[in-house]
Amino acid sequence: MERHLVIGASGQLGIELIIGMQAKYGVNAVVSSDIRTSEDADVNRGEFILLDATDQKAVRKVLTDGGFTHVYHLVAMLSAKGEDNPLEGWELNMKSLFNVLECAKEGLVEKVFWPSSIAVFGPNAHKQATAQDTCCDPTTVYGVSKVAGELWCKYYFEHYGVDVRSLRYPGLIGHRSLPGGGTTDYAVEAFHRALEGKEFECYLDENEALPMMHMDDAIRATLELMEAPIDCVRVRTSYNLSGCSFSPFELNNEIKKTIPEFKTVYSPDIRQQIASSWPDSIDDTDARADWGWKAVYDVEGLVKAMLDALKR
Ligand code: AKB
Repeated sequence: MERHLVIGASGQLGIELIIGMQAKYGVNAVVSSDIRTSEDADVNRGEFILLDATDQKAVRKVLTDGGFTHVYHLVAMLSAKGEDNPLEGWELNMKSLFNVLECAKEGLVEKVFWPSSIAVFGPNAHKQATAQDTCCDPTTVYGVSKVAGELWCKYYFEHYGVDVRSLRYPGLIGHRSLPGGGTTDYAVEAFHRALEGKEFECYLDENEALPMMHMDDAIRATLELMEAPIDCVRVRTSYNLSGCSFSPFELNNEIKKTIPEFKTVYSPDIRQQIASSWPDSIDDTDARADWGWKAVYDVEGLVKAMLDALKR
């Protein structure tokens, strides 16, 4: 029987992944772990283990005792927070990854999922429809840790047969929690301000387009990749994944179709520099060809879904 462990379960992605997996595999097949408990009642229906992913012994014990077949290792310090704490970001992102990969190498789990990001790309990558194999020269610690992590995942697959799979997520947009420490997070905040009837102060330039994705698409992509037959998973660094793409100005206009009085003002800060080093849009041909990926949400669908869900 499959047993799934999510490490970093109380974060923005973890909460949604657990709920998606509970619906698909049953509440008892999904266990959450983090250094703090989740505030989400649905997540808390399942078993929770207190776990510091940087503690090698603790990770080994949980994976030895738990009988898990699948581990989703989501722990990371994101781009903006990583620039304020470069060494802590590097330490957290890399150490926790090695702890999981080493356990997988010893055969304690069958499959590992580890998220990468559009942050692997830097200023020299082509901005439009950025290709899978273009140059990855990120300017953030987060991006550097993701490029290094991708290469380590490939190394563990090729040298030790560890079945580790990965996606380069765009900015993820979901209603269940507020993200923290990222550069794409402005978009989630915009929805909350709009529904509170408040003006939104955006820290990016109005025309800074970024790749984005509705959380439902992100969760479906994750589970489809994890369920794909091993021979279909040809990319062993991390797959480019495309949802939709928009700028703060375009988001503002789309929200205004439902909430005409919504207004965004722009005060770019250091996060604008990070955003300007990233792609505007992503080419995910390999994900489509290898395991049949196709996004559902365009900008219009994403905005409608977010406003409806937050209103509820
Ligand atoms: C961030 O903005 O740092 C993240 C990401 C794109 O990986 N959302």
